Order: sequence, then structure tokens, then C-alpha cells
Amino acid sequence: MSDTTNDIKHVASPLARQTLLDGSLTRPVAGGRPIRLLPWLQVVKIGGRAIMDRGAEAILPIVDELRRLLPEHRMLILTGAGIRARHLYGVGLDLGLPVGSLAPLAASEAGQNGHILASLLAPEGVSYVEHPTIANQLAIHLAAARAVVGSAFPPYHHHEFPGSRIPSHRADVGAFLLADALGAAGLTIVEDVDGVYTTDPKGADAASAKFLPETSAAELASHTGTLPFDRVLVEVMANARHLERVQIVNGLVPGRLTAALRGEHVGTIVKTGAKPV
Ligand code: GWN
Ligand code: ATP
Repeated sequence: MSDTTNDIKHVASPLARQTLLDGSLTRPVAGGRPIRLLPWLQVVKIGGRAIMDRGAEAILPIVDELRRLLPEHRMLILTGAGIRARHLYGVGLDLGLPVGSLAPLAASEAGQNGHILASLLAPEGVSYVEHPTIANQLAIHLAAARAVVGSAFPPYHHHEFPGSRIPSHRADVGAFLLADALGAAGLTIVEDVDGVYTTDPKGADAASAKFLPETSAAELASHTGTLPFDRVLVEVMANARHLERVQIVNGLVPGRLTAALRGEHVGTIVKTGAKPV
């Protein structure tokens, strides 16, 4: 075989001859910022317990607000799991189920809430889309409709990390991972409190709770108390690639979600570790 034939068949690949375990070798190739897949997308996470579990009283005003936002924004609306998942954790843990069995069961409750929300927005052309659709056909669905609804849970199943008996990657983490991976314009987390406080404003120390209009993943890393979102989100935000901030708003106050999507500083803005371009 001639040298010429060998040259033609050779495919130059920058990582072919080295280990992927050495950061100094992979950095020149893998160190760049990824492209933004859907830079115009607004991701909105609706709390399962905070909003959906309250029924019509909380859901209908949010549906109304989302409906009015459709001409202004293209949205991926993701729902959390709520009280049914908490009941499920209780029963499952009592039976000794591993975390990888509990994760998809809880995730299915987030999906149910998504189906409920999507039904109410159906007259506007909004549908529930499945996890595989979000993974592979989100762009075409958002070309056909101003918004779609999905489950905020990440589909970890038996790949859930075994560090805790309750799945650590829940709806807030799932919503953030998607928004950052898609290079979305923003992520708004809709809660039943005004934002992040120094301590739970509905807990035993409520009287001492101070509102934090702005904070950061770095500051929250040393916060030992509870937060209004998944604890692991703090770590995930620190390693963000695109999303420079997350906004937490009170969905029980009409207009807060709209203001956040219009770029107003309502609720709490949490700065992530993503570097500005
Ligand atoms: O079922 O409501 O997607 O979008 O994590 O997996 O447990 O599944 O195990 O496309 O793949 O219950 O069936 O269910 O919520 O997650 O979905 O209706 O394989 O559209 O079949 O990654 O919705 O569901 O629960 O999101 O979060 O069939 Mo459901 Mo969820 Mo539907 Mo989905 Mo899981 Mo699929 Mo999946 Mo499973
Ligand atoms: P899911 O979507 O997973 O069902 P959710 O986001 O709707 O959940 P919770 O996980 O209960 O709801 O989180 C919101 C609650 O967090 C608030 O109602 C508040 O009482 C509580 N909380 C705890 N610590 C804080 C804090 N430091 N600041 C603000 N709220 C806090």
C-alpha cells in the first residue's frame, strides 16, 4: 500500500492520542465556551409544591400570566413534583427502595403536573412534550408553538447519585441543567415566597428571616441553612457555562413572573459561576 493511500485515510483528531483524564491536555480542545442552541428561550420552572399543589387558586392566575406572556416570549415551562412525590419518598423509604428507584417515581409526579398545566394552556397551542422530545425535537416544537411544557426533573433514574436516599437532582437542578445546556436567555424559578431569605420565612426562625434581593452561588455555598431550591443547585450553578443568573420569584403575586421575564429586578437574583462573554 502506498504512503499516499495512508495519508488520505488518516483522520486528524486532536484528542485521539491522549488520555481524557489530564486537564492540561484536554483544555486546548475542550476549554472553549459551547454554542448557545436556543439563545431566545426563556425557561420557567413552576414549583410543584409552591404552585401546583395549591390547585386552581394558584394555578389559574399563573396560567393567565403565562398566556399573556406568549406573544412576548418563547418558553419552555417545566413543572416540579410537589406533595405526591414527598408522600412517595415516605412510602418508598419505609420500604427501603434505593434512590435510583425513587428518582423516576418522583419524576413522574413532575410530569403529571406538567400535563395538568399543558391542558390548561392547550387553547393557546401549548402541549406537554416528553423528555426525549425535549432532548431531540425542542426546536421544531418551539417553531410550531410559542411555548411547550415538560417535566422539570432530570431523567436520571438508576443513574441518580447515591449520596442521599432522597434524589439530590430534582426539579430545580433539572430545569437549570436544561436551561444552561440550551444556552437559554434565562431561567425563572416560580415559588410561593418572594425569593431567597437568610432563613426559611415560613420556618421556626421566620421572625429573623431577611430577604436577599441578590446573592450568588459562591455566597450560598457557605449558607448552611435551607434554601427554596434543591441544595445541589448551588454546586451546579457554580459550574454554569451560559446562564449567568437565575431569578426566583413569588408566583402567588400576580405580575412578578411577567416583570422577571421583562428583565426587571423582582424577587432574588442568584449569580452563577458562568463568566460573562
Ligand atoms: O410519562 O408524566 O419522560 O416526559 O423520569 O422517565 O419516571 O418517561 O420511566 O418520554 O421518558 O411519568 O415512563 O417516566 O413524567 O420521565 O414521559 O406522560 O421512561 O410524556 O415516557 O424521562 O412524562 O415521564 O417521569 O417526564 O418526569 O409518557 Mo411522565 Mo417523567 Mo410521559 Mo416524561 Mo420518568 Mo417518558 Mo421519562 Mo419514564
Ligand atoms: P417542587 O417544585 O420540588 O415540588 P417547590 O419549589 O414548589 O418544590 P419547595 O421545595 O418547598 O417548593 O421550596 C419552597 C419553600 O422553601 C418555600 O415555601 C419556603 O418555605 C422554603 N424555604 C426554605 N428555606 C428558605 C430560604 N432560605 N429562603 C426562602 N424560602 C425558603
